[in-house]
Amino acid sequence: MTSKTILVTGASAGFGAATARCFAQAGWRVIAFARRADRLQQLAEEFGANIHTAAFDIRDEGAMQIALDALPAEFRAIDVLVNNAGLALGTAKAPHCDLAQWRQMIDTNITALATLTHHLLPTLIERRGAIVNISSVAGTYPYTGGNVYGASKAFVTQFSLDLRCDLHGTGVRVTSVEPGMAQTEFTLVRTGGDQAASDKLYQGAMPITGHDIAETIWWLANLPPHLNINRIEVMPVTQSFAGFQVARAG
Ligand code: NDP
Ligand code: 8X3
Repeated sequence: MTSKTILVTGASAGFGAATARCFAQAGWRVIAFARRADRLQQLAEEFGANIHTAAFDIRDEGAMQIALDALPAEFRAIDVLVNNAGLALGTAKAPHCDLAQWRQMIDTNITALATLTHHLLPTLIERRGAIVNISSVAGTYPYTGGNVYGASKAFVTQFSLDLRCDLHGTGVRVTSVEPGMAQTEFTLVRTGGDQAASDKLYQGAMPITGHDIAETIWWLANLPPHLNINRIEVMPVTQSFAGFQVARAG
């Protein structure tokens, strides 16, 4: 058992739900944020007093502030912030993309992440805590149809490294976790609910699981305090890199 507290955004599914379960099972106090209240309620019923949940849209700064203000006293000393809530929308090439989807990705993956981090920095500095930002291989390796999603994750990776600079000497750790293909609700969301497309992508590929990433975050959070993993890139063995493309004349 520990007296430590972790805040996980996007705790209703995928990496976030697995991470909330992993830490709650180990006796951490877990703050779980997401929009879907029913999913969060399941977590609350599983873990009782170890879990505090708040259902709101992370893009809504007012709702975020209300959720933070409403934290019970025993959940206020946050040691680890996992900025996980995020999404990709669409797979089309840039000229065919929906601008509203681009905005939603920017607002969620970038603006909300930076806003929550800003709100929690004083606590994390006081606690000599840790920030784990869920980026992606898409932030490093461009692919067709990645456009704003990939760019939003490049922000997350670079923001993590820049936070390391600004938090120099505070004892606060910052890590950018950069997974490759993982089977969660990610593709269902990206394709607007196309279960067949999601199944097809993961079929036979032995993708990363939510549990794999939860265990990575567990390892990061429990490292000796003198160590910082700056970036960690995780891929399934079955996934690697494609080459450049060339458009030829004629
Ligand atoms: P899921 O779709 O399974 O989970 C996404 C989580 O983000 C959900 O809990 C969802 O909760 C939450 N979320 C999305 N939008 C909002 C919002 N506006 N407000 C609050 N919560 C929100 O996908 P993953 O677990 O795969 O994704 C988690 C993170 O990992 C994302 O940042 C994603 O980009 C990243 N990632 C995923 C990879 C993959 O292949 N799966 C690989 C690399 C990175 P709710 O809908 O209830 O609000
Ligand atoms: C999710 C991984 O390769 O689908 O960030 O963009 S990928």
